Amino acid sequence: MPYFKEVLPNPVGRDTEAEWVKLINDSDSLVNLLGWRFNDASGKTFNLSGTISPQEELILPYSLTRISLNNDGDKLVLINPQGKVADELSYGQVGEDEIIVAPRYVQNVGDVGVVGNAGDATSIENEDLVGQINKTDWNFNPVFIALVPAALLSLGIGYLLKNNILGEWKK
Ligand SMILES: [Ca+2]
Ligand SMILES: [Ca+2]
Repeated sequence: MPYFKEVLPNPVGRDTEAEWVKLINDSDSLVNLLGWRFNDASGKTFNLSGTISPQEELILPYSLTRISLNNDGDKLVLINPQGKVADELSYGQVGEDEIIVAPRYVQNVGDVGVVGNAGDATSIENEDLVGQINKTDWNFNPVFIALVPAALLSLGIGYLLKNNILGEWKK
């Protein structure tokens, strides 16, 4: 089911231009978001739409939601089409550029690579997000997997070239 993965309440510059809320679907099935909604502590509501694929992340910027995330703490509540609370994410004072990672996400991922302890809201640097936006788990990033044999290959070529040059010198 979809739940809150991360939020950026206090971006650098104007908050309304760069704030976002990120949802993730941890189920094995596509979820139709029609009827799903979330609100902040002030009760302002955003109605979701479209679909979210299995393990997919959905970034919802302020420009779309029009929900301001308070920098001194806020509480987001995700409500399913049956009107039941599906998830909640609370945070306190946030520093500039600090991403709040949901304890629920940290717990789900376990020891796969997210810094922090399950149960505590943790934060990561904004730059780390760049590689994560379209990847549910950077540990299995195919680009990284492809780079390893490429690096080994270039080392091998370098070795051969070096030996060849040494061979030429011996003649
Ligand atoms: Ca803010
Ligand atoms: Ca700011």
